[in-house]
Amino acid sequence: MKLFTTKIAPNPRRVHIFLAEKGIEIESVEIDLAGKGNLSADFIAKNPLARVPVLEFDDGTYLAESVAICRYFEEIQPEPPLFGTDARDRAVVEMWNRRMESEILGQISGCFRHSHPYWEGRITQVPDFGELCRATVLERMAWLNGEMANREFIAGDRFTVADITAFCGIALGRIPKIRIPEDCGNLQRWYDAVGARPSVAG
Ligand SMILES: N[C@@H](CCC(=O)N[C@@H](CS)C(=O)NCC(=O)O)C(=O)O
Repeated sequence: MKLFTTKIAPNPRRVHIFLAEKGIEIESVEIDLAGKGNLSADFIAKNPLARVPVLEFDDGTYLAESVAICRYFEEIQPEPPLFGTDARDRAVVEMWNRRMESEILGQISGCFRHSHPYWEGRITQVPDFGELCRATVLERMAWLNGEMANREFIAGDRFTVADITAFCGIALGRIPKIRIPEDCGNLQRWYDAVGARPSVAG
């Protein structure tokens, strides 16, 4: 197996943190997004959407989408469980992971893509949309801060894939200058704790 990745980009980073939490090591091939390595014919053959991460199986087939890749590794190595432990817990983790994708990572990514010079000439930028994403994520951070008042992790008392998604989203916020607001102490406490985990800091 081989992981086509750009280690600093948020979606591949989710997979790297997930694998580190599980103690799984796999071969990886770095794709230079800044140099448009994802637009090469070779890479498009692996993922026609031209995005990382992509997992190549030994039979030469490919799997894209960071959550799909993480789910595959959860199946082949269930410990520690990062997608929940029983029917109800798995559903709760699913809910939070989806929320973290759409309300945090997705909004921050939308702001980055539509407001940052890196994307000029790569996508059609709509600056107003970028600013709407910025305003939305600040609202969502206030909401999440309230949610985190009485629990350690995003989906409850155990570290899960939802923490990875939220962390990678908020970490990306550094680029379009989206920070956790000062009055969001619960969220900051969680962010600092996740950032100190060996899977993230190491
Ligand atoms: N939904 C996909 C999103 C993948 C994605 O957007 N990857 C970014 C890096 S974080 C990428 O490849 N961007 C290149 C581009 O859009 O040109 C996933 O979860 O894997």
